[in-house]
Amino acid sequence: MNIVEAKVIVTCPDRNFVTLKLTTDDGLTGVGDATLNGRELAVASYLKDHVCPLLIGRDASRIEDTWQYLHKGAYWRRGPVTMTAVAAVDTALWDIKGKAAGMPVYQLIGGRSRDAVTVYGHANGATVPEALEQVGSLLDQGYRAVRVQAGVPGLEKVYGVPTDRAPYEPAVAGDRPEEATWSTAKYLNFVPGLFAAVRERFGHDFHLLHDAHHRLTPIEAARLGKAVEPYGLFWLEDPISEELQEGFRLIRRHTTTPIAVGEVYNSIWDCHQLITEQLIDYIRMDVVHGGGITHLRRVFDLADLYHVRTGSHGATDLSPVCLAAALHVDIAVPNFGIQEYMPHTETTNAVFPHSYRFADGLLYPSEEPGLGVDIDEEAAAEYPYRQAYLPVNRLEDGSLHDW
Ligand code: CS2
Ligand code: MG
Repeated sequence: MNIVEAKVIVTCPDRNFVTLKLTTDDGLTGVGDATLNGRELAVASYLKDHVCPLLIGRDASRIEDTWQYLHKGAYWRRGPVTMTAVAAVDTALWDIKGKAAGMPVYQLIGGRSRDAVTVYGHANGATVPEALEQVGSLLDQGYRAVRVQAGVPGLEKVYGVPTDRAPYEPAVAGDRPEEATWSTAKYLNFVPGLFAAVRERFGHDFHLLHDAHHRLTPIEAARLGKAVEPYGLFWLEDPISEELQEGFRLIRRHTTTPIAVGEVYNSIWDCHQLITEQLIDYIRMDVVHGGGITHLRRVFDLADLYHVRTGSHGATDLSPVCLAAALHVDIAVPNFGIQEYMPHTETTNAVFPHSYRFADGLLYPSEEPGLGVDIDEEAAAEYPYRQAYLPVNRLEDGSLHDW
């Protein structure tokens, strides 16, 4: 079962995606998501120029050895570009192994630990009444967990909140990133009232989540965590910038609000201290940016030892290939917490035919052999790459701030 072709497909069905497709000499194919939002072509080049030539002739069944070969063998390890490329290869190899075995991938990694995957949906309102309306609509659709974000009075644009009621998409097409203005003081004064309004209207019988998107200092995050304790958040996500793992100690000392971190982490070395010191409650690394199924399971196993549960990132810049793979991991690992779910657009879904399904607040992985997702190359070719950037964030005095 040797690899005979490794193809990198870049397409933009409403947003950019990079996909690796591997073919073996016995005619099996496997796909892996290689999308790094706003830096897509760097991964495409890393794969095309440096990795694909090494894959030709390799035994597709040797998943672990290929992972180690691309990690240790490159000398230059880790980082988002490298790990996204390695993830794509790893995911495609698991897809092939599942097809060769005639089993869905979750069966190869231990089988089901649960019946379905609980997901959280997104309520994003320009105002509090709009956010409440969206919470109501998600609960009506059967969601059992809702992340709530809202526009902050006095700030023109806020992360996660579209102004035109369209689904949220942070990457904006153009040759420069958009710039937004941020005030932590305005945000901190406003946001506890948002959760008070949500609980007052809808009660406590569903999970409430919130993303602070790396914008606070540890002591500000501690203040927010304490202030929102009465509203019983499932988690407060990314309260501070993620590089300094010790920084989370200060938050932990002050609040019992659960903390979730990890969408920008790429390897176990980014989060081992957070896990082993029990500074977080949920690790949010995902298949595409966390080194593939092989590495993510290693992270999740470490987390399990320390009572940390999983909560994989699942925004729309992670392609249906990544979501399909995530669901196999989610259904199998013992310490699953929750999965983020932002449905892709019809156009995206048409390019990536898949058989996972959503019902009543839950996602079900595919039962087909492999991952149960593919890329329609003809459809993909109709949507050429468009340059797009994530926004840049500045404080009111013009200083560049975390996004
Ligand atoms: C977000 C994402 O889903 C999330 O929690 O933080 O919207 C994130 O900003 C994007 O995926 C970045 O690519
Ligand atoms: Mg986030």
